[in-house]
Amino acid sequence: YALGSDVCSFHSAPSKMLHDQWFRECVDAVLEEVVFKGTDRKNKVVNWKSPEELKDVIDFAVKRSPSTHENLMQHIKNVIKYSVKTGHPYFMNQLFSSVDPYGLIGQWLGDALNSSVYTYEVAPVFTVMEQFVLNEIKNLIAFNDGDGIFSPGGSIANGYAINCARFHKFPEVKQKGLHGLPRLVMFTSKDSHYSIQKLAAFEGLGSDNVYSVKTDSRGKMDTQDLEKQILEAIAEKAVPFMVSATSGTTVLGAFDPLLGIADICKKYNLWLHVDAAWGGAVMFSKKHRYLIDGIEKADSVTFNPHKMLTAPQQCSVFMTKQKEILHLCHSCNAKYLFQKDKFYDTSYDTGDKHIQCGRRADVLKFWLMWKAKGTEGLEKHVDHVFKISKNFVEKIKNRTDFRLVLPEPECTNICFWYLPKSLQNHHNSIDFDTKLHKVAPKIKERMMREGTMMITYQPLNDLPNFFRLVVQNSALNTDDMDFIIKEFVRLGEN
Ligand code: ABU
Repeated sequence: YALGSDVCSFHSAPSKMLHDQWFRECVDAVLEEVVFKGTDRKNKVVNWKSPEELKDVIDFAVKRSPSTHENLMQHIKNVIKYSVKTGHPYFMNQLFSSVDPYGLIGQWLGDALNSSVYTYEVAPVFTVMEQFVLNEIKNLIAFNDGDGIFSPGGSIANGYAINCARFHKFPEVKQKGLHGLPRLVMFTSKDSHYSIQKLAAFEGLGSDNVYSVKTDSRGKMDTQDLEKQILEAIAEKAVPFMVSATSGTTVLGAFDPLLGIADICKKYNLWLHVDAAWGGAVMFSKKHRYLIDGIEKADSVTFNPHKMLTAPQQCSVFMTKQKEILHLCHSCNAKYLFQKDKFYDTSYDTGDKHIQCGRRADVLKFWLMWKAKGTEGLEKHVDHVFKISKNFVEKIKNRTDFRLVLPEPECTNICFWYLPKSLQNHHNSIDFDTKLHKVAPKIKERMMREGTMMITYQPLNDLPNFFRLVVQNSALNTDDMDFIIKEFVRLGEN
């Protein structure tokens, strides 16, 4: 039975005590094993097991008969033991990491309150909180007006952008659907996030109608190619409606030239979306804000506080300059939920602006972090991770065993090859790239089996596999960068 139930046997005094005690023991176990030990450099990032080995050590089968608390505690300990410790400083594998204490408390509090942010009556605090936080983000982007929504991840936020952009040009699409529309075309750089294609397909545009724009040698959108492709689409009698630029590409961390792109969008009357899920955090930094110059000219922006600002997953924001569009584009007026004759101001029932029904209170964790640290604290965090990533670049740039993919990465994701002895000084050999392509997967395998750190690798365009180290945990320091280099040398032997 749930807590508070009258029929719950836990309400007999001794068993209720046992129940409460078990609850506290679980919370203590999570704190001790995940939050404290899981972020300690002395411990491993991952205790690797293959799927078959994992099935041997964890009893995954759910049974007809209940489990004892003792048994459940053992399961909890196993879940912790074999899960990746993404809060560990040496988890630098993805564009999210670390344990922010305020963020975590916000996440736990939100889960305990188990709200759903669609009506003011169910989520009064979170509704008003969201209004305040979104307004601050709007000011940081420098939109004069607008609206926004916390959404379940950057991909969905990018989907909001596509839907709003299409509705802006063809409002009738909401009732009549795609039938009767011309072929709509959108543009994004070839290094943009795959969610643009995925959501364009999901929303019925077709991934073929997402035109892929060339990038320059630093991974930034080539504005000449953008304009050329817009003209080609027009010549094909298609209708261009949107450009999705990126501030901080997923692999290289490139920032597209927003001012030039905004000029082109104005000339051809196109919606400008900026996917700043990763790099948008520079809006908090006076020093690095220049990287997103021009974002204020966008019609919409995706920004994920769960990425560089390290709010717990998921914490993602879609912002738009068009004040009414979220409501106009998505509202369905479900009468059982959004009654217009309620006793309070129903403009606070924000649920009809979004595409979900139930929605988590993701705002809470970010609000608590922002309250705790202030805008200044978030700025210091951003400046610190930029400084540490530059330190890593300086350390590897003149070494013969490391080679940077971009000589000067713009963001805090640093891409590089590790060259074992057998490949150093053989750059001109005919099979150099083929051999180099095999190095990263091999080192990654050793890294995972030993569990000392986690850094991902990937190919990109025609480049052989390279590593991408992501610096976003403000616990990282220059000694950690030395450790990482030494670890590559150790793992890359033979
Ligand atoms: N949503 C993009 C993040 C992918 C990554 O963590 O590398």
